[in-house]
Amino acid sequence: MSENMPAWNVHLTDEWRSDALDLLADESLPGRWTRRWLERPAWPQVQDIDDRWITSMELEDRTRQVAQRLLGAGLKPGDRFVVSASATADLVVVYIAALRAGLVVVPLNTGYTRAEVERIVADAQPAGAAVDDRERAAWISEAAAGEPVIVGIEVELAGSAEADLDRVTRDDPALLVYTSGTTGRPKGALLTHGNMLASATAVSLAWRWQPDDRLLLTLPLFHVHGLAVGINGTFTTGASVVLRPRFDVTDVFGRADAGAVSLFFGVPAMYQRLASTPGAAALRRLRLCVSGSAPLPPTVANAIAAATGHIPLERYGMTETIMLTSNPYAQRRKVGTVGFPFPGVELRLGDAGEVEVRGPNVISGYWQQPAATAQAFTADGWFRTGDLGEFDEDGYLRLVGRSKDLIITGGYNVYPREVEEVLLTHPGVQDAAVVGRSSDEWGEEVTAVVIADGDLGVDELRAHAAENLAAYKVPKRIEFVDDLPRNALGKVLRQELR
Ligand code: MCA
Ligand code: AMP
Repeated sequence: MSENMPAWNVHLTDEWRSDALDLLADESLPGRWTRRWLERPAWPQVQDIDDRWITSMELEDRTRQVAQRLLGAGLKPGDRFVVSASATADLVVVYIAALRAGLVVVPLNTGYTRAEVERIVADAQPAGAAVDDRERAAWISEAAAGEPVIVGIEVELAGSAEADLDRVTRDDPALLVYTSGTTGRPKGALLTHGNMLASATAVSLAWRWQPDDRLLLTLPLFHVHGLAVGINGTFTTGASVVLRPRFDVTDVFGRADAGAVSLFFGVPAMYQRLASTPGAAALRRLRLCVSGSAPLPPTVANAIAAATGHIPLERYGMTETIMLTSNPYAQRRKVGTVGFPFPGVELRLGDAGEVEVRGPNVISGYWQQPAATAQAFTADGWFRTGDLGEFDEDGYLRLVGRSKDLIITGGYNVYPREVEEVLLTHPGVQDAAVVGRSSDEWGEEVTAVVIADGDLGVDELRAHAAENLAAYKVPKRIEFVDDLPRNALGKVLRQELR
């Protein structure tokens, strides 16, 4: 590698040079995907949860029909369209169909409570939704303005429009993903087709993703990890994906051991379970295991390596930027680091070591929130990740902390402020502080330290939290105290509570 070549060449094989790379060829996700389908019409693309395979041409046909039904029902390109369902082929079909129709997909966690659903719907103003649960469908319908088109995940609509599909270009919005923070207005990261195509292409090249790869996908499809890396990467490569409705250690071992899959993507909490269950050697048959969304503890990485002979490939990303860095596939994988920027990604360390990034993968802003957008970027246009990093002696990026107030539990993000606000709505709570305590099982565990009056018990407060928050945000531990440590300005000292 020559001196003046960008560091991302470490990810590329000799046939690619970074200056000749076109990450945005085909303009949009449907542009790339339909080309792949035509190249290999009989290719098995998606294995549904009942183990049945769907080929490229079936996928082309089904997504075309669903796209035409959605347009026939009055939805228009640019309309927001909520998709909320567990991971099945029907969900994948709706997702692709919506993109082909030019809709902006708003993925919605299936575990959200009514209050969480309402805040997102109020902000996104969707014109429609595909939902696999009647109660959630009713919440969306009631919270949306006007008369939204709400359908089941099979999209059983009678009408159909003979509209042209696949007209979107790289600058058109494709996905609106919400990152909350407080119980106030949530922030929607608006990803374009260009953002997602650039990242999926870069990931595909860096990880040597091939058409005959089969990805075992047990992640939820309402986050960037499962959707923009797992699903988009599969179709961008023209490979195959095996869908599972949930993560199950025995199922993963069984499919890996049978040679039915070659790739596995997971969060560290999954690797922790895989490493601590007898039989992890079954993962030996996989070509590649990738870990991300939270730091992979070196003990877990080494345990997987000892059982399988391969160090899991750790990578780093964010909803707003999709994938940022990865350990190299073909060169040394360094445990405790997240490697080098993906092709196309520029990365620098700003004030106090904050990781700042730029590239075709990075959002231009949050949906209808100019103030939040301005805050997220430096004056010269770099996106501020809120992660703190340093480069080691070989140039690998190591993440050493976060400047943002965020807890990552089992790969899910929890903002302490949101949990505190909910706890404070209980009449028995005077004050509350929420922190992430380190945990072998979850990485970090949501912990609440509470000043309560009278005889408020842990069970009652936890039930109150569960009514208003998705299960993973509910404090695993609640401790009652007489005082919270504060600095001179009255700010709670979270570090001390941890
Ligand atoms: C489930 N529970 C959790 C979590 N998951 N609590 C804290 N943190 C969690 N992550 C709760 C359950 O609701 C249940 O509570 C209890 O813990 C035990 O649940 P269990 O059945 O053991 O859990 P599970 O269903 O097996 O789920 C564990 C999981 C899951 C498979 C690790 O959390 C998961 O899929 N995580 C990945 C999320 C993800 O995709 N993140 C990517 C976002 P109760 O008993 O009260 O009901 S980040 C991203 O996209 C960026 C771009 C990136 O870099 O990737
Ligand atoms: P999200 O907002 O859900 O997209 O989460 C993004 C955040 O997850 C990043 O800003 C990081 O703090 C964290 N993250 C993702 N991958 C890793 C990793 N490999 N190691 C440490 N933190 C990570």
